[in-house]
Amino acid sequence: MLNIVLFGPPGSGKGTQSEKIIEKYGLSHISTGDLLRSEVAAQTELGKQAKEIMDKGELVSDKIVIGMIRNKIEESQDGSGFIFDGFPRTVEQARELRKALTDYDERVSVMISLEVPREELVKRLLKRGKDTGRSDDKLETINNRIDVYNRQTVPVTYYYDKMHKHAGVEGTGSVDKIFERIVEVIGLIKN
Ligand code: B4P
Repeated sequence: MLNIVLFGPPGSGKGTQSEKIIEKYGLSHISTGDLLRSEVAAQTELGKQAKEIMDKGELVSDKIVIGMIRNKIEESQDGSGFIFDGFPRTVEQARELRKALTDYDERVSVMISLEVPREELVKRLLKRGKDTGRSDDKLETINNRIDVYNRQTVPVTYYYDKMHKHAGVEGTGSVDKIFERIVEVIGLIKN
């Protein structure tokens, strides 16, 4: 199986590139952001708690997120692999992902990290906020999301560095150009 962790700050293009990766490699998509947003839309108890946290730009608790991921992995065991989009976001989540995959004799093949400067992230997310009205895409929340990423999520790169699985990819330029860079990285691990 090909199991990709697609990593990067908010607005780095994880959701955008995930769609292209899925189309080419037929992987099952697991986006914790999408999973949480569907809980919010369905107004479940979990969704109500998550919305408050997401609107502040903070991270939802590891326990909730890990439970959702385990369910998804269990449901989609017959595909050619997974793309984890926006997960793991803490070292604890990375450890738990390793355990969950090990239960199925699987492992992360590569962690691809999209690298984009802060000004560009803010620009993209403000534009999405205008276009879609997404409630966490407003300036104050965006700035907090990026700070939370730098504080709580960047350490995940060191976790995968130690396993020689971390590949940085320049995340600026056209969507197609960035995708070409990602395909190049995936080609290296597949051969
Ligand atoms: P996510 O849904 O993961 O939100 P995101 O980081 O903003 O998404 P993404 O990075 O995929 O956006 P994209 O670049 O595609 O998380 C939202 C919230 O959920 C978090 O803040 C947190 O509260 C919670 N959460 C999620 N996962 C969690 C976890 N594991 N643990 C705890 N909490 C969790 O798109 C950005 C914009 O850029 C788009 O409008 C796109 O069109 C544009 N864009 C993309 N590529 C471009 C390019 N090359 N050039 C110009 N624009 C581009």
